[in-house]
Amino acid sequence: SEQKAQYKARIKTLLAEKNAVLVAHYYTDPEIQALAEETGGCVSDSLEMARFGRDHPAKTLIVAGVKFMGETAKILSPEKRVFMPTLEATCSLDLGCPEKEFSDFCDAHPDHTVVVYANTSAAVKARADWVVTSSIALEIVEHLDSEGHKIIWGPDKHLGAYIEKQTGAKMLKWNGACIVHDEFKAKHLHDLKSMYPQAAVLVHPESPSSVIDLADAVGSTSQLIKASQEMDNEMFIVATDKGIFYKMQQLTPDKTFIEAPTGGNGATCKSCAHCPWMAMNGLVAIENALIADDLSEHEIFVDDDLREKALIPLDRMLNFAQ
Ligand code: CIZ
Repeated sequence: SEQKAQYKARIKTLLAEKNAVLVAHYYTDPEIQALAEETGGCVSDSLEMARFGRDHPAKTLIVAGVKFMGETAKILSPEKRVFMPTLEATCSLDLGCPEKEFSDFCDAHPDHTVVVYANTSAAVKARADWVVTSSIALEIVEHLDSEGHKIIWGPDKHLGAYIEKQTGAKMLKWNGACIVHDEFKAKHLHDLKSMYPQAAVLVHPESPSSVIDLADAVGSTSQLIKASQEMDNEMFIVATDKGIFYKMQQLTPDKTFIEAPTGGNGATCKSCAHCPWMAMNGLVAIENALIADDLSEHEIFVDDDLREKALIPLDRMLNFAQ
């Protein structure tokens, strides 16, 4: 609409004026991903967002995603100012893993190496030996397991179980879940698969194991996007946040992508597979982040001591991933 075009035009001007760059996650709404692309920013997973933000010459980062992504950007680039469309965009994995309880859990097993998913607060990262994203979790746990480490894994129980199955490692797991992926239902997916036998099933490993068992490919956002390009199928049933359809469709416009069912009577639920916090990253919120007088509503600050501690396991991951 005309109003949206006006917002976009103003955001473009403000980004240039403020020497800022927009870094967006694959799970944000399509128009936000498009805007990041049009303005020379990046659309990616959290690992690549962090790297892009760190290496980009802009002095200011506008991170469209959820809070842990803004924090990670600030930890890697303390000299940059990091703003988010809203600081209320949290993550159920982060919320389900409070620092105090997690720290106590780790303290009770002092002989264990602590591996945490990127979807955690800076404080939880600071307590960890390693941070991993879903794109590199398997390799890192495999590496640690082969060196004989006993491992504490947090917070996603489904991803943890998937990693255990794939690597043979046995881990002490935290009991967290993503509210979006936890909703995918194996029975309904099975029914949909029977309706479209030619479709390949792509599943994110934050989904329950019964759903993962039905997959033709399992992986992080970047890995699922790659699979959708490389597999010969013309049709895909996709079990992850529907924000990912933007990139999949852009890369292979002739292929068909269907949402995996999240419940109900076997019908796909049009709005279930979308993170409510990712959805907060709208055009109005982005403009506000660029013009706000009261920066406290948008700016990410990480305490220096915490930052230095959280940087260690994050850098381990980035160096491992190189
Ligand atoms: O690490 C990320 O970006 C998330 C949250 C998911 C993924 O699979 O990339």
